[in-house]
Amino acid sequence: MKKAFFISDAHIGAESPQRERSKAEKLNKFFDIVKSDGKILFILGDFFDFWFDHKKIIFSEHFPVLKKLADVSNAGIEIHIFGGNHDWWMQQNGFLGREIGAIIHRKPITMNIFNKKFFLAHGDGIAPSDWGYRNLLCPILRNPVSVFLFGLLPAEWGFSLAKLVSSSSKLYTEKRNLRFEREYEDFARKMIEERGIDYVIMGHLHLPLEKNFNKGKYVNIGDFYKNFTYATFDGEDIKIERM
Ligand SMILES: [Mn+2]
Repeated sequence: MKKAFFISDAHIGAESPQRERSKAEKLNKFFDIVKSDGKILFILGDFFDFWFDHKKIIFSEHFPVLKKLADVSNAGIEIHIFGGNHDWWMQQNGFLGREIGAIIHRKPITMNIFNKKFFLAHGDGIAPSDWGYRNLLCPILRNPVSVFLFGLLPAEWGFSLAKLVSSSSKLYTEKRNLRFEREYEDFARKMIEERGIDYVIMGHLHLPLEKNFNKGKYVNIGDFYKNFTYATFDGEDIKIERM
């Protein structure tokens, strides 16, 4: 049976050219597996270390993976891309929606996959104690006025500025995430026990984890730049795999 695939947090563009090349090779292998065994692909956020939809410009460091994504899409595989905290600024009428044919999500969704009920999210802002991110940082960075002003910057400047912010925030987030792990499990348990969800799938923490509850399962798919993990669902079970 054709499977559903889940990948996140590749942070494409964040590392040295050498590490980016080896990541790209692993990604190519992953996409080849998706092409042969997949029916639907979920990219659960922070796949790009930064994304912004300019009207006529794409960033050159994204080109290899965009080519591959187009390839997967042309093979008839449905692609869903979630905006994470690093690449939230993607839009349905932007490049990924228009040219790749992906379905863009900028918030969590619930969705039936092979007759099971899934809750899918990047995972940023889930922990109750992460209130500063939710209530201070997000409203500023995602404000339509900030987005509009950012779009007015020359693209190369905007990109450099975003990369600067992104590299400092990634280190900060990774340290903090270790404390949040428990709160994510609590969140997942509530979704499963109180809202009848079968599978809660998130990324963001860069910590691969499978946790079974009485009636469902929480999977954190890890990341694709350090752990090189992803998840598959064949209608029976969901599991973490390693590239
Ligand atoms: Mn993230």
